[in-house]
Amino acid sequence: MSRLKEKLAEKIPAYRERVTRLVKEHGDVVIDQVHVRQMYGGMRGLKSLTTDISYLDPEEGIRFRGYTIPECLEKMPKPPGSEMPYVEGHFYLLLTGDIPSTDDIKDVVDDFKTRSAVPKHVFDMLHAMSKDTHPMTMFSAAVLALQNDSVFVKKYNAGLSKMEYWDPTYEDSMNLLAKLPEIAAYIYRMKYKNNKIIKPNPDLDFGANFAHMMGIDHPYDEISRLYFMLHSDHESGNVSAHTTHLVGSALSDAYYSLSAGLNGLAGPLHGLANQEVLRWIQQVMDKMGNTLPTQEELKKFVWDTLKSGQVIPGYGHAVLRKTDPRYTAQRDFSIKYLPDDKIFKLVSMLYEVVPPILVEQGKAKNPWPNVDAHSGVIQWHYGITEYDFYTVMFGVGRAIGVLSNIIWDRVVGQALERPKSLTTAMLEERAGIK
Ligand code: CMX
Repeated sequence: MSRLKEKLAEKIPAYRERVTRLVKEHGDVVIDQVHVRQMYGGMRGLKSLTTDISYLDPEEGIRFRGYTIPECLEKMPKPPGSEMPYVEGHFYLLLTGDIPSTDDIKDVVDDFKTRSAVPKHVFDMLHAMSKDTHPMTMFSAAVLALQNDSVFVKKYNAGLSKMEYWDPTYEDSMNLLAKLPEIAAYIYRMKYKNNKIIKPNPDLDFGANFAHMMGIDHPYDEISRLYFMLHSDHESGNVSAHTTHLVGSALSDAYYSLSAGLNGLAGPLHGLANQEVLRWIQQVMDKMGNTLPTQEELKKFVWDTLKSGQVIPGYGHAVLRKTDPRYTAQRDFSIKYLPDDKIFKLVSMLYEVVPPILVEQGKAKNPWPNVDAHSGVIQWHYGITEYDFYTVMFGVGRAIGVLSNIIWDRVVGQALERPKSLTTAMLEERAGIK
């Protein structure tokens, strides 16, 4: 058994005991109330889910297993000579709650390598898809195409105790994660680089191997590690995490669950916002003849976007009420590595211009930028100008968090999700409307 799986198995009995006791002895404790507005308003703020992988504080931002982003960047082991921690180590942290040693990480790196071979039929399917298929559709379909290999399905069909569900879910999740960098890079090279595929390098870690297969030199390996880590998890109520959990609650395996979550990530109000930001920025640059606008010109552009009924992509958040620390981490990287990049300068100008305008407009509860406002600029700088691809990289990162979550869902036997619906007439009656 790998060190990671051993560690996980070690932690399971005590965690099960905690949850069983909580539900059995305190199951009637009231945590929240549901308001009519929440039933039509995306259940915003309703405390009705649980996860121990990450917690999102509205003011502070995300903590992964209790650690802030700066703490993760400081404490987590890094590949020799690197600034950014191993993606494999971040997965270890999310799954176990412990900061791994370098040996723990090496074990995960080696384990992923034994699982990373992508079956040929997946590539054949990608080639058979229409040339104008969005890369997110390709990515989600590729995940689904791997489903025939699900260990969970085989074990379940053979007869599996509920207590053991986590084990094949872990195996499926590991098998899937190990393949995602190659699948993502393959889609990119096939679609945008005349099908000039670069084979994986078995000597490299998750982030560096992705950079290698994308065909982009250092420091893109650093940004890959940072990017996958930042996008991994944002507690469990966001669309991609919740969808993965919801579909998984029907005992659909990790492949079905992740593919469903990725389809949610592909929405413009969620992960696709990172491509929308770059598309929008390009519109500004085109309008300005590829020169930087003045503050006044930019303000006008922002107001024009709002007046046409569109949102400012990359700004606002359902939970956060401050600048997203995932934005700040990417901004810090940009200040160091690409301070003179024209698009970075424009993104920085937007940081000054957009929040006061959103405040003046008075609609958005959070006028500050989220992760997607900054993701594209770094990718663009390193040559990935095909912004349709950005959400695929978000998806590779998000898989790390949502798969960790469904493994723990299985540990405590999280039930089939099935909230109750009421009709509008019932709500009117309850509200006393005659
Ligand atoms: N630009 C313009 N209007 C905005 C806005 C923005 N960036 N953010 C919110 N608003 C508007 C909403 O559309 C809503 O308007 P209506 O009352 O007319 O419907 C109003 O402000 C109140 O919305 P809210 O409570 O502040 O925000 P929500 O929780 O409903 O939505 C989000 C959150 C992210 C969907 C929204 O802020 C938005 O659309 N942002 C732009 C898209 C984006 O960046 N998405 C990425 C989020 C991060 C991620 O998941 O990847």
